[in-house]
Amino acid sequence: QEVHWTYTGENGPEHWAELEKRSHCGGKHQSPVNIIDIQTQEDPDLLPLDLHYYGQVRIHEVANNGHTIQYNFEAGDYISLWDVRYDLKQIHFHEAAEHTLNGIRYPLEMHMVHVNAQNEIVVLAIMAMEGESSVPFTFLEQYLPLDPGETKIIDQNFDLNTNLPANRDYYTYKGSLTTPPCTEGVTWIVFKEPITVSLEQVKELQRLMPLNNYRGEQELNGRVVKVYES
Ligand code: SG4
Ligand code: ZN
Repeated sequence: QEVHWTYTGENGPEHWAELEKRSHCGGKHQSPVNIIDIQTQEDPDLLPLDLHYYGQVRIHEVANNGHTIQYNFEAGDYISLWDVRYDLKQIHFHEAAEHTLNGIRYPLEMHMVHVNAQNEIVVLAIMAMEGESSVPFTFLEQYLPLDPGETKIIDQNFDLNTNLPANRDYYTYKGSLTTPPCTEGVTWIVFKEPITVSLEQVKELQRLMPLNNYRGEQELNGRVVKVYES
């Protein structure tokens, strides 16, 4: 993590693979991707999401790591995939969205990073579009702004359920971390339905967080995005 990668210029995304030779950034199963409905595949083996978000999880701290605003959680909430438990570690934001849906780039994408005992990663991605204001976003924004490198202790409970779309249909595919070292083998679960945040909240977040912190579209290289519809 010592390499000073950025989102623009000399150390921008086109150079990530050279910056960190041992990274996966030049790999064939990278994220994000453009998800096109007519190219997705329904898979009868996919199950409804098994979310164990209990409404009492503690956010320990929030940090501006120079690349994003990240809220770190204490252990408690998790998701279960094929009977394997993946603990929620942190949520962070991208402005604008990284994944595009049918070519549409939403103003914000929230990533909920989960890790199992083997350090395998599942990221839930939630798009935010302009609309009704979001109570959880108001809560999260109260701890901003932070300077790059700054961390603030929060130690408050947070109900993740309040931040999810009503409809839990999702896309899923195998990809990578969207920042160096772009590690592959990440399971992506992208909610079909965006949540809404008010125009003021979008503007406020844009004012308070690193801007344009998204990586561009990566080739699917034969991968097929699966879709679960209830
Ligand atoms: C953001 O830069 C986070 O701050 C990183 O979290 C995260 O790396 C990175 O994005 C990549 O994650 O969901 N966008 S992503 O693919 O979670 C990891 C850190 O703790 C390993 C550095
Ligand atoms: Zn992310």
